[in-house]
Parts: sequence; structure tokens; C-alpha cells
Amino acid sequence: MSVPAHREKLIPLLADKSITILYSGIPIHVSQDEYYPFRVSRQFFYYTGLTRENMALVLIKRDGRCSAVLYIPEVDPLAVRWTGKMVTPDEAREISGIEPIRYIHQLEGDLSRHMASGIAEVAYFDTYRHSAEDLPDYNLVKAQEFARLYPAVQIRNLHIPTAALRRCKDEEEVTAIQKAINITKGGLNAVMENLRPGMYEYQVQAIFEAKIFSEGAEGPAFPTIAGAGINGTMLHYGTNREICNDGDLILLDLGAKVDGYCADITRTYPVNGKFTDRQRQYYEIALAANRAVAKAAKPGMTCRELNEICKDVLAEGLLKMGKINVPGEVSRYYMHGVSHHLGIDVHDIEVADDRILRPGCVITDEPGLYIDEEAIGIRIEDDLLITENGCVCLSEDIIRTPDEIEAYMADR
Ligand SMILES: [Mn+2]
Repeated sequence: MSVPAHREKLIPLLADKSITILYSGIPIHVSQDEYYPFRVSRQFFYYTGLTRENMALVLIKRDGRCSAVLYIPEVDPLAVRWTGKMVTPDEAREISGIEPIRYIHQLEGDLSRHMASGIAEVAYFDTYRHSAEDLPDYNLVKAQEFARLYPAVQIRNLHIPTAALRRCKDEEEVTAIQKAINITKGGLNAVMENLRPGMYEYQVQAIFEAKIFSEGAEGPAFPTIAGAGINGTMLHYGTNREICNDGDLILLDLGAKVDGYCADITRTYPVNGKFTDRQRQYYEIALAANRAVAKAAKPGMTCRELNEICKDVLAEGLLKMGKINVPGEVSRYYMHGVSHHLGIDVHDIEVADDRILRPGCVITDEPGLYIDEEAIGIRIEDDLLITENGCVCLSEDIIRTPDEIEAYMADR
């Protein structure tokens, strides 16, 4: 992971006489002695390559120069006994490329000394808030604490410069996404090999997840969606408790996570291995939209413009079928955007006031049709890397045409 390069790119975006304090996060309590699985701050991961709790990165910029210090917990033999190995200073140095490494219990004292010496007029924290109803996350809590202690220091949001950097992926990031996609492909092939009428959706999920774990993925990039029949028309269906009936389609929106990066792929398969004529008609329309977006995506465009292209193709197909009477009615059967950015987050962070695609952006291409009254839900999702003059489909060889799918499922 080229995390030192990520920090180097951040430095020019930071104000002079500034301090940046970014925490990895703390485990969130569920009940009794149970904690939610720890999820590291994605920004902390981007700048350090580390994924563990109770760590912090501090950057101090003055006179155009920037120093970095990484704070980690001291290895505690009792904690190791219960929950396994901790990151040693040598490992932290090796992974992050940061020197010096100090202990997290030294951070408060260090900050107090820095601030007393008047080192910073600006302090960067990750103060991103997804929704006003959300509990504040750890970085936001620490920003509020800091603001109470040092009210004269201006707090700025580290999320903003970080979004600008994370938007364009470097070679190593693209490699990680490609690995995640390749493992996802294996999982989807395993599904096609084993899918049968009468199976439960969770069994299909299990086939996919067993395969990606066995191929070395960290796990699913997000909760696997396996929706058969009418459930395929619910965009983020995720209970996966129902039966896949003969004659149903099953919509699978899923992905592996590898080296901290996500794949996000959707395929829609006939449960019994063969599309009905009606299903195939709709499928071909969604596929035409998928191909049109992959053909059009290039630097200078926006995801909104790609969505217009997608909607035009879907509307044209539905008009031809006689399913709708005017193009605007397409929104009855297609109601989401065709693209989002993809990276460390499945819905990767975006730059709010600059949505133009650039080389290095990785976006999804995911048209769908959701026909409730016929219990047909179809989505075909690929991942595109924007290049200098167009794009490459990183998931091109995950089979997607009805003929390919039927042939693969017949040959099992
Ligand atoms: Mn997606």
C-alpha cells in the first residue's frame, strides 16, 4: 500500500501552522462484554495502512514542512492472551512508513505541550457526519473535546482534502480493487455452479461467502444481497431468508474486500438455469444500458450524465416492449443512480462541489429494472476504471450475457 504517498499528497493541501489529529477509532460496545466488529476509520487507514483500534496519526505543518508521529497502544501481554497479537512499534513503522512511533497514552501530554507552544492556528479533524441523527463517531467526539480545550484554534474538516485525494486511485489501489473483483468472480461462478430451485437465499449467500473466504478475501465488502423473485426488486434487500423458486430470478449484489478495498458487483441469474422470454427481454434492456454506460464513461463526464444515458437506453427498451408509453415513466421501474465511486468504502467518498470524473476514478455501472407486478428484479453491475481517454471495465470477464449464463449453468 502506498500510504506514504497518500500523506505526501495531503501535505500541500494542509494550512501552514496546522496540526492534524486523526484517530483510528475505538471498539463500539454492544452489550455485556460484546463489541461490534471493529471498523477502522477509513481515513486513518488511507494515510497509515493500519487497521487497528486506539491509534492516532498526528501531522504538524509549519514553514511548509510537515512532521508525522504515529501513536499506538503499548503491547499488553494480558490483552494479547485474550484477543491475540497486537501491532508492535516495528510493525507499525514497517506498514505506515512513519517514524517516530509513540504510545497512545503519551498523546494527550504531547498535544498539551504542542498547543502550549503555540504550534497551530488550525487543527484538522475528520468531522464528517453522515446524518444528524447518527451518534458522533470517535473522531468527531475528539474534535469537540479539542474545540472546548482550545477555542481559539480553528477546526477544519480533514474529510474535504481527503475526499479530493481518495477520488483518484493509484496503481496499488487499483490492483487491490482488481484482486477483490477477481475473487468476487470466483464466488459468482460457484453460485452459478450450485444454484438450484428450492434453495434458500441465505444458502446462496453462503456459497458466495464460503468461496471468497477460501480465496483469501477479508470478507464481504458489504452485506451480501441475495434476493429471489420479488425480493430482487427491493434495492438494498438484505434479510436473505426466503426460498428461491423455480422460474424466479435471483439478484445478487455483492463483493469481496481485499487489502482494504472493495469490489461491488451485481449479477442476476435464473434460479433454474434458464431465463423465461419475458425475463430475457427485460434483462437485455438492462444489459444494453450497462454496455452503453461502459462505452460512454470517460474523464470530464459526471455520474449524473452517465445516469441520463442509462435512463435513455432503459426507456427506449421499455417503450419498444410497450411496457411504458412515455420515456418519463421509466422512473417507475428504475429509481436509483447508475454509478457511485468505489474504493475503501463501497460507496466511496466524493468531492461535493467537483463531481467530474478523472483518470483513476473507479465507479460502478449498475443499471437495473424493478418490475414489482411481475416479480422481476434485474441489476447488472460492473466496476469501471476511468482512464486518460475512456474507461476499462475491471469486471469485464465476469460473465453477464443471458447466453453465457445459461451455457455456464447448463454445463454443471
Ligand atoms: Mn453498487
